[in-house]
Amino acid sequence: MPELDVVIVGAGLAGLRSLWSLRRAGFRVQVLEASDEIGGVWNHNRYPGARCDVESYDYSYSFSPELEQEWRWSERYPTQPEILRYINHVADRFDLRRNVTLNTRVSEARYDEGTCQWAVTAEDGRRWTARFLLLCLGQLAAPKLPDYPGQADFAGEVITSAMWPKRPVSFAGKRVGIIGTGSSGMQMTPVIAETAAQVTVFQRTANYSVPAANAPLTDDEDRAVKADYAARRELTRNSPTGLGFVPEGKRALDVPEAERNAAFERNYHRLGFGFALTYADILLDAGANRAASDFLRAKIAERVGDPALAAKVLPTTHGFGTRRPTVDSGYFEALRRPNVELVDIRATPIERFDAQGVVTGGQHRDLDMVIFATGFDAVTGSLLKPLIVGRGGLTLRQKWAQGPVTQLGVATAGFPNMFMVAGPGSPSVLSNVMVSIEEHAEWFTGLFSALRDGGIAEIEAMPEAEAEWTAHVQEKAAQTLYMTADSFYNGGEVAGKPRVFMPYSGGVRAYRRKLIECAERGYAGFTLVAAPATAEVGDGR
Ligand code: N01
Repeated sequence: MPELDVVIVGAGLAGLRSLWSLRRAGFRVQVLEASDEIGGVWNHNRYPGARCDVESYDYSYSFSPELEQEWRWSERYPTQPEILRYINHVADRFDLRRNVTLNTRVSEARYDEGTCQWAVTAEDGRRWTARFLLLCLGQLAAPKLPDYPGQADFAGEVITSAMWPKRPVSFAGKRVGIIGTGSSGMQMTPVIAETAAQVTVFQRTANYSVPAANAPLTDDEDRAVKADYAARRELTRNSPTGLGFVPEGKRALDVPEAERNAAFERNYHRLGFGFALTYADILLDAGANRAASDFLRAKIAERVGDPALAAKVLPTTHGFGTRRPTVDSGYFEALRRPNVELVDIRATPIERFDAQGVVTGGQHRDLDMVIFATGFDAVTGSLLKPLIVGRGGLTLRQKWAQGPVTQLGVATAGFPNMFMVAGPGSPSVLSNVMVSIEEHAEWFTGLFSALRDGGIAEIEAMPEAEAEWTAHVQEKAAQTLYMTADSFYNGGEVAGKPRVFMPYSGGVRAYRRKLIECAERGYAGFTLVAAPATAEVGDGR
């Protein structure tokens, strides 16, 4: 019998939530975490201005009504320090730390077909065995860094947004270069510009952004949410992306222009990310998308004021939402500051770095600090970092060489007893990931309990079922505009990565129905093998 029932890799929001429900169901669980702290991406992304663009009340666990009542969020959109405090509070409140081993980077996981168990090895050689391997490695957790000529010669400070140091970082009097204008770059720019001598923002692709409309949460608002938190949860779980916004039933272009613009205007000022759900067809129909894109371009032009600057920052390469839009707090206004300059590196590419700075379009720019806010090898990057070896020596990297293939976004054939939370083939990065995490954590708890009760030692996705699901994921994506742009949704922006749509775009509600149906049909699409006498799943209660 293995030492453990479940090894969870990663102590972020997914790993901790899974630990809570699996332990409660009586499983012997150990969470292995590479870092010296829990929190996952919220531990690593400590850059100034880091904030979630899902509302606090919805970006929080729903498993405990007591927790819901006692935690008091301070702002509509929570900052990184506040989320990290929340995660630590949850870990203490539910005594989760006793099953978390920190400073443990998993380098290899290998399936033993003889015993139907996983052997998980850390970089330093420590080893664990478990019936199930649950990967909670995050969707946006493997940072992607540029490789410009001379980059290593730069003598100033170099910081990566997703690996921000814990020590205080001062920008005072410094000339700071920020490379990347996704959520991270846009969030940090206004804050850094407040104290830096000079900020140069290097933009490769202009993107759409909606103002956060952030505000402190009043006691009245807090009371109102907590008076019926269950209703709010019900709404989020049943809204298309888990954000609580349900689009109007009408198609954007069926609505007279003035009425449509009035709806856009209303949502622009209050919904943040939910602007995308003003009409259900914004990401389905090119005309509807153009209307939303034009509206936002006009807003951006207004916010930056200067037409020359507007010409640089107005998105032209893609439609709104086809790449992840951002929710910002004062980004475009910050670009107007005298100490901020935006360099369009499509027009004048970064040619090279040297000890003093960078050269773009033949012009040398002196810098004291460079910040890479260049994004992630999304969705599959963190899953493919450790060497995962399944049946017959097949590695996950080999299996997914042409893109991820999954049964229902939870497992892949050839890797029995291995599951992943909010990974490819599930709503993942297209959803309020908290909703997706909780859905999976509960489903896996139900699954592992059923296997234990049924004396099953091995479960594996069927190749024909995963082929069907993966084709369905692609079909759903083909009904949208998502494949019209290269993005971290489809891997098109990472050199050498297969260009396939990775998350499931059918929405969290439809996805939940699929999971429920699979369970009700005795875990359809999976092969279950009964345990030999020596291989039963333990009960650690
Ligand atoms: O990363 P991104 P991010 N040279 O991939 C540019 C979540 N998140 O860390 O568009 C120069 O969006 C790249 O340019 P291009 C959220 O889901 C959430 O900002 O590829 N530039 C782009 O501008 C978010 O969407 C929150 O042409 C290079 C930028 O770097 C996701 O994480 C906060 C380059 C990367 O943008 C990722 O956000 C932060 C190169 N070689 C993050 N390579 C909130 O909850 C890339 N770029 C608010």
